[in-house]
Amino acid sequence: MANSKFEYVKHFEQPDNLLPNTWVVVRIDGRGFTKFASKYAFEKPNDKRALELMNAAARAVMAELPDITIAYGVSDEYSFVFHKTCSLFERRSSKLVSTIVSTFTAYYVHLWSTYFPDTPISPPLPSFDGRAVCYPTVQNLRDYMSWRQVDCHINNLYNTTFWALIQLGGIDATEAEKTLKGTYSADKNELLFSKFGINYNNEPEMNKKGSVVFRDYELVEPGTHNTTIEADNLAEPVQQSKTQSENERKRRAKARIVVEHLDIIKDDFWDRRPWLLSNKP
Ligand code: DGT
Ligand code: MG
Ligand code: MG
Ligand code: MG
Ligand code: MG
Repeated sequence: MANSKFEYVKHFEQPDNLLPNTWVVVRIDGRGFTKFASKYAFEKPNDKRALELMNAAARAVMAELPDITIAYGVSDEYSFVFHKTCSLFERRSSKLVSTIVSTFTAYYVHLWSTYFPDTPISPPLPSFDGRAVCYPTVQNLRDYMSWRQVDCHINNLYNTTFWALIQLGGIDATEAEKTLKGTYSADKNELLFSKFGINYNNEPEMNKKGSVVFRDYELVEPGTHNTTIEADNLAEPVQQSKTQSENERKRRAKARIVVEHLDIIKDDFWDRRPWLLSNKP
């Protein structure tokens, strides 16, 4: 485009490139999903169709953006992790966040009828907000992921007990809230079992642990490889040639993307999948 007298406005744009050599997490969250869930009569506290739709949309996002290493989802939120060496969109925060949010939302709506075949979707349509946060170390990133999974566990135990009291115990929300006030996890487990014969351990894994989406390669025997140490000890990322990183990109694009409901707080998950936090992208 030729220079024009209007072009100076370009200089009003602010750079928003994220800190280099840090793990980037983009977390998206459904806007007003309390209302949205009630509009479509999502089952309480967990609607399998709604959660699987979230997972399918996240999977599609990962397939379109091979730079994403792993994603974790619970309720109406999803966190997408970019490798610390990722250079997609020059690491511009707004480009990364808006691309993820719009790709996710588009697939959520596109896939809706697969998961809710009898309920056509109508305005107001679902939308998601998003933000990007940089984590400098593998430990920080793992703590972030653990934070989300602990949140999932605490909320799910509370919600499972809360809705059992209402749906099976016949009391109202105010009474249920009063019953649970000040209780610990052990109390809720006990209440579920003694009152309703529910063993919390037998609840669906997706509800208890949330969903982890990642590219699946060959599993590594635990104890043979320690990713945490490898990744944190090397100060600088391993420099790869153009061909190497292009091959790596192709390999990632071809890999099978899986959705699992596993513990991501303990080392085992990461030790068995060293490529996830490896120094090489
Ligand atoms: P926000 O994010 O500030 O716009 O507001 P909300 O309403 O999206 O609140 P948030 O994100 O803190 O909480 C998620 C809401 O979504 C929460 O009210 C429960 C609802 N939700 C998510 N998954 C399910 C589900 O499987 N079943 C039901 N019944 N509700 C769900
Ligand atoms: Mg919120
Ligand atoms: Mg929300
Ligand atoms: Mg939420
Ligand atoms: Mg353009």
